[in-house]
Amino acid sequence: MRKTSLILLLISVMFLSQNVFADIRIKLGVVTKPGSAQNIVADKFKELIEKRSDNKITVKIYHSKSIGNETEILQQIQMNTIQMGIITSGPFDTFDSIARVIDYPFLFKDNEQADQVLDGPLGKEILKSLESSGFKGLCFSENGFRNLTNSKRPVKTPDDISGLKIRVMASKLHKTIWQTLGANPTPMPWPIYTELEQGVIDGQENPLWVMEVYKFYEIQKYMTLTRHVYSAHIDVASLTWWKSLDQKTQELIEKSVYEAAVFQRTDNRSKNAARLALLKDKGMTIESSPDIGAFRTKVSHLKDMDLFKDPKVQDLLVRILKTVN
Ligand code: EAX
Repeated sequence: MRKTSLILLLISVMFLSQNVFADIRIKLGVVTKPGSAQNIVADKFKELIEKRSDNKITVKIYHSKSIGNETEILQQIQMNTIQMGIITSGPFDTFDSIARVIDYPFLFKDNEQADQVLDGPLGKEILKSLESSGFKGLCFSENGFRNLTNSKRPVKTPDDISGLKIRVMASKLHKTIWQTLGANPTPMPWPIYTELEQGVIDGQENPLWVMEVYKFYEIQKYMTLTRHVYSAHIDVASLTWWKSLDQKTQELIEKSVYEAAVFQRTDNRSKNAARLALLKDKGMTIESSPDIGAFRTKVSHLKDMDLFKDPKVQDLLVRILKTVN
């Protein structure tokens, strides 16, 4: 009896002293190139999880569209050929219309509001909802507040936008926003440098880091600080894969990706002032006080449109609007 207990004790000590994580190879997809917001989250997550699991869990990052655009990466995550992704909230629109609530125009006043909502119970509802499309929603990192750029003319009011050919993401909401503002929106997957350079489109809208990392200052003369949409990333895993993991592994992934997200948000925000200076220096003409009131008025009825008629989506939007106003 004593001998058996001793053996059992020895076995458990041996087991515990070994790393408890199974060997796991995670394929993670981002559409953007190194240095981009999505890649900063991915790189940090890789660093944290490999260290914390003693390299039992490893991450291979597929970037720069090597496995397709954001919609295609999401499809591969649904099928579990790719296990994780750091994906802009916009293209989730096609998979679950609840995601368009995040991209509602002029929803968040500032970063603090965005964090408060997305890190809190309302954000959790969005993450939970994604399960019905085969995604395990983990947390939110950020692209940031989106600003308009174009090659044609300075833009201060919605009237100045009239007829501009603006590239938009694969999102019904984004297309509607730009239609409503009087532009000619053209959905197109990322990246879009060549299309801007060749004049297939006149403009686009993205956070400041994009203009720097993708060198849009070379081909877009005018920028307007519209901050019309707060663009999140939804950091997701394949639900099929997620269900196959033990709880300890799930917890380590959740903790590490959330820390990577918080790290990236802070990093992104701390760089914006320097980015603006750089873009000016590179010759962009920047309109920093556009008539935001006029922009807001133009899009204020969007919440009553068909886009938000699904009761679940409408209900969440109304509750978020109450929280932020
Ligand atoms: O981060 O397609 C887009 O405009 C996204 O913002 C893209 O992922 C760049």
